[in-house]
Amino acid sequence: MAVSDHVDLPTFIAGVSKRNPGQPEFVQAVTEVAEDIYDFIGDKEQYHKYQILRRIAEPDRVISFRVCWEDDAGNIRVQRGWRVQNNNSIGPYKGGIRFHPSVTESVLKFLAFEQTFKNALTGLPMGGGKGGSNFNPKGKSSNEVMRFCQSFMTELYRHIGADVDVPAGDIGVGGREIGYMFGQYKRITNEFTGVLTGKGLEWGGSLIRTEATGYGATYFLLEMLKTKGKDLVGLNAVISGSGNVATHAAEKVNQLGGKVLTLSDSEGYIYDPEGITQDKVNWVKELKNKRRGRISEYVKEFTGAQFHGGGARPWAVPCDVAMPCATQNELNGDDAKLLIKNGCFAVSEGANMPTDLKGVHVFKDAKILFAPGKAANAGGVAVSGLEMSQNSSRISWKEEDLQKMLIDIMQGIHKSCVEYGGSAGSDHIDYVKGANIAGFKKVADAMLAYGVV
Ligand code: NDP
Ligand code: 2IT
Repeated sequence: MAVSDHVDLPTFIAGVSKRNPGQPEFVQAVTEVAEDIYDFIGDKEQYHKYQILRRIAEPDRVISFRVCWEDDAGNIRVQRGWRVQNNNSIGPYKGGIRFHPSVTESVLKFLAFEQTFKNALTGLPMGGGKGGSNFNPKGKSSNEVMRFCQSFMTELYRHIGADVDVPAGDIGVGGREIGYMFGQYKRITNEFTGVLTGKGLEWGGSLIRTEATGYGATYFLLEMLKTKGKDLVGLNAVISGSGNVATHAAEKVNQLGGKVLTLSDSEGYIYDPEGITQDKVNWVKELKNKRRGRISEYVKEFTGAQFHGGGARPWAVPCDVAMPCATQNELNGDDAKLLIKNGCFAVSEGANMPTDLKGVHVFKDAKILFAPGKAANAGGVAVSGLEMSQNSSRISWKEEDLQKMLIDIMQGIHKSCVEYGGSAGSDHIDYVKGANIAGFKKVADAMLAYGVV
């Protein structure tokens, strides 16, 4: 066996494609990681011998199930639910649940694969998983969302547990949905345990979990800027999305002295040349969380702003820094070139895989500061990990302590990226490579300890 069993990168990717037909997002995520890992493991025979990369790219299990629910008009609706348990080598499976019509097995497999590396980077003991459904919460009443969540959990509960697999929120799943799912879990099992994170503060949640992803992505951006002797003061930021991650990124950019020019949703983006200040961010939070409205409504409230519809994305707006915080593949190679042409020199991904493979190569080749989601957006799952610790010991930590822990964790991830993403004779840091290798190494070494399982 050993090295003779090892195939070259194109053959490895061809094998992943063949084994996962019709799953382009999953193949894309594996390709991006494998490009870096292949260089790293070139001279490390044990990783080949034990087929570590091949094994991480094969989920431990994919659970798929039917979710039936009744809408307000009495119609029976049928959705598909999944939980992908990718790897639990360094801790219980951990990762969000996404409710969006675009959810497929491919999307959840890519997210669970990415989560495995991200969670390792946090330094906390969490494996990688992801789940969700093609259910579309938009336009549904709260009672419909509740019935759906209850039905979803009625199957999911048997596959999860505080020491087994701990889901949380993601696109379309926030505090309301976690509440409905936790309530159903508790009802079925008669147990109050830390089986979900992102819970309300009154029932086991952690302070700053809601803010952590957007704040963390901005802290990571700041760490990158510091390597160039800069900070965020006076910089123009273009942000996509208008949900949990985008609004909290915008909030932290404002706090650190930057100016936020854009936000978006699936219908288009708003551009506010005067800046999306904190009171405007608060208005967007209220719009999205309470009224469940659309970002286009912003221009009726703040008349100096423009709305660009037709699903337009904000990358043509000139900026210093960009934070894609909506969804996967929302920034392509041409967008990346345009951003750089217009003067953008730092990109911090709040979303998971928002930049497609061509875009990643454009950023890497241009050697700008570019933080991949698995490093930059790890603050959310990190505070989820802290929520698990608080639940296990039945205590609640203070906000200032948690804020400090979040900053420490983001700085620690930055340090790992510098350690593995630097190259001799250059001060450029390849954060994609650094994050991939640092995350891989931790999981891989645990897998080696277990032998062939
Ligand atoms: P939300 O549901 O709160 O917000 C999602 C935002 O992205 C909305 O503005 C939504 O617009 C937009 N969006 C979603 N799908 C699409 C699409 N297909 N095309 C264009 N816009 C879209 O989700 P989050 O803010 O929690 O998540 C955003 C990203 O951050 C995701 O990639 C998620 O995986 C990632 N992430 C989230 C973490 C968390 O803690 N919540 C942690 C780490 C990463 P619309 O309302 O029109 O759908
Ligand atoms: O992509 C992510 O890291 C999340 N959606 C958060 C996962 C979590 O378990 O908090």
